[in-house]
Formats: sequence, C-alpha cells, structure tokens
Amino acid sequence: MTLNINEIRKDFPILQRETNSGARIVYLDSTATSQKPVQVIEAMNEYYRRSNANIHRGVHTLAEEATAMYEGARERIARFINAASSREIIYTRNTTESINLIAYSWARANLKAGDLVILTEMEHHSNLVPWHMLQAERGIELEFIPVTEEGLLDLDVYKTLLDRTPKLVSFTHMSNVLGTINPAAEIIKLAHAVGAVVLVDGAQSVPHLSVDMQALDADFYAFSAHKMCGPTGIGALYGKSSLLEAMPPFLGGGDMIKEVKLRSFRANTLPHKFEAGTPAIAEAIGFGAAVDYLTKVGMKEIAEHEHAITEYALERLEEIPGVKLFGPAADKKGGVAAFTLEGIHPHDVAQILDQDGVAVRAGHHCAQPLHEKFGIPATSRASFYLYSTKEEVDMLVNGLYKVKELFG
Ligand code: C6P
Repeated sequence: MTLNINEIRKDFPILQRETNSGARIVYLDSTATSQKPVQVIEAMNEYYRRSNANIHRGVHTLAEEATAMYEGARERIARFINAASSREIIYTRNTTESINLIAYSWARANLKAGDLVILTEMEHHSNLVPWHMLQAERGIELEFIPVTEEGLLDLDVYKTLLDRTPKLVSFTHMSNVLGTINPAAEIIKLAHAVGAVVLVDGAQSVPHLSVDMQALDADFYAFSAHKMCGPTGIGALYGKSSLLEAMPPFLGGGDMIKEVKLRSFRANTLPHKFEAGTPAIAEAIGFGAAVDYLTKVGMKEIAEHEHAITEYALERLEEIPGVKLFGPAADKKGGVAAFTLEGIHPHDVAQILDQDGVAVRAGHHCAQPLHEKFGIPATSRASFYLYSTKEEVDMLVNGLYKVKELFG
C-alpha cells in the first residue's frame, strides 16, 4: 500500500505555514529533527489539560492517570521495537544520553585499561566523545571500522579487528550523513561470536526502518523521540534485562531507589533503577503517541515512500553540474542526501535555499571525523521523511540552480 501523502501532510500543522518572506516551508531537515503530527501535540496538550501530576508517587486520581499514561507509552515503545519486555526500555533525554548511560554505567563497571572498544568512522559525535572521555579516564583502546569511498563499512577490516577480542562494539545502524544502512544483524553476530557486547546507535534507524530487538539481538540500542515524530527532551535506551540488572545505577536520586538509609540505598527494579528524579512525563506520553502514529501509517510503507523519494532525489541531484553526492546508492541507504556544490560553501547553499523556504542543514552534522575522511569540512544535507514529496525535491533542485546562478 502506498502512503496517502496529502492526508499525512494535513497531520503536520507546520507544513502548512510560510516563511517570513511568504515562501512555503519545504522541510528537508528531518534527520536533525522531524516535524510533529497533531496527534502527538494533542496527546501532550491533553495530559497537561486533564491529567497533569507527578508519577509513581501519588494515589490520587491524577497521579494514577499520569502514571498509567507514562507507563502505557513505555509498553507501546517496547512493542514498536519488539523488545521482550517494557522493563528493557529506559527513558532518557535522547540518544546522546542513552549512549552516555552505557559509557558511565556499563562501561565503567566492565572496562579496564587496555580493553578494546570498536567504533566506526561514520559515528556521530554522540558515539565518539563518551568513548574519548573513557579513554582519557581509563586507558581503554579505540579502533574504528573504516568507511569505504562508496560510504560503506569495511567489514573485512572489522573481522580482523575482532581477532583482538574487543569488549564492546558500538556503531550506528544508519549514518546521519551518508544515509548508509549498516548490516546491523551481521555486525552484531560477529561481535557476539568473540564475546563482545554490542551497542547500536539507532537515532536514524528507528524513525525510518522497522527494527526488531529480538531478531537483531543487540545488547543495547539507543534512540530519540524527536527524530520519529515525537517531542524533544525524551529518548530511550533498550537493554537486555540481564545486562541492565547487572549494571550499577547511572544517576542517583528519587524514583531510582527501593530504600534509602542515611548511609546507604537499595536500587529500584528495572526500568526505574535508571530513571532518577521527575522525568519528562508529557514528553513520554508524546513519545507513545508518536509510535502509535508511525505504527498506524505503517513502518514498511514509510520506508518504501522514503526510498522512492531518495531514489528520485539522488537522480535529480546528480543531474546538476558541480554537485558531488556522498554515500551509497539509494538501495543501500535511508532518506539522506549529503552533497557539496563545487566552489560554493555549504552554508551559502543552505542560506540561499532558505530564501525560498527550502530548509536543509549545512555543516559537519556532528560527524566531523567522517567529513575529514572525505577531505571536506562540511556538506549540505537534504533529508526526507514520511511527509516529503517529489515536488519538494524539485524545489530543492530548482533552488540549487539558483544558487549556482548567483555564484556565477
Ligand atoms: N543527529 C543530525 O542533524 P540526539 O541529539 O541525542 O537526539 O541524537 C544524537 C545523534 C546520535 N546519532 C546519530 C546517528 C544522529 O544522527 C544523532 C543526531 C542530528 O544529524 C543532530 S546533530
């Protein structure tokens, strides 16, 4: 079944607005953050209007309603990624915090000087800097799976790195610059065969692909609500319960404890052990509404739609003299098109496109080492989601011809 794009676009109020200069918004920056459907906005609004109270703490009607909504969302998020249990879903602020939770709790309890962590050259800073910090503190070793010219991970090098029995393999399921969809199941299986634990950065995959925790067999998987039609300020860490149970808590405070004495505490059970303090309640409810929305539209249909848009976009962008695209062909990537336009700085490209309402991101997209690998400081990046259209791709392409004209 194909998406009813006109109906879908009606769900996103922001797509109906214009810029200050009267141009229609052409939002091609969903990789940075997606737009939010009215169903998510209303769910959060409704919580504040009808059920606002703190959770897990009260027996009154509002507290019970708020708790049920907060925990109900967790159940639906667990189902969305096919986790074995909702106890395996820890609410965090975002992907970055989920990865840091592993670096602080699991890694500090399990890694010592000389232990090897394998990352890749296409990681977002969120999956690099926490490991740099641990390297400085503990003396762990870091190795990187190289990225080929085509924008794929070099699995032959990965296999040789595995001979050094890493303790952790941590990689992005989908690159936010190249769009590459990495063969996660294969990478995980190979890591497990040498006894390594695996953390997957799912910031770009969960919003766009159907992911199944039990089939993938990842040990930890991190993602953010705001990239998948949900609000900012909330994300999740999936973890196998056996690993989460063995880990020390991350942040200490209310809600994450069973009992506190003056000189000691006993940690709470999962998932609360990792959720200290009053959480982002409305945002969790919005997160639940976002997975309901995506489920209703259909993840398979969303992926197919994005594939068609990406194929079209790559074709049209390739036509433009001076455009250089980064990343593999459409069949190996998600809805991301990063490119340079010869002789013109990506920031200038983005700024001129904005005059016609076309929103793209320019810069290193928090993947500076990847840009260095390709010998460039920055790219312009157009990215697509369930509400993107071929007409919007055409507007991007027209805008790029205009940029070229302006810069002679
Ligand atoms: N990438 C982009 O424009 P947070 O900020 O924690 O929600 O997500 C971090 C993150 C981690 N991994 C990957 C692969 C990502 O793409 C991102 C966020 C945005 O590409 C903002 S820098």
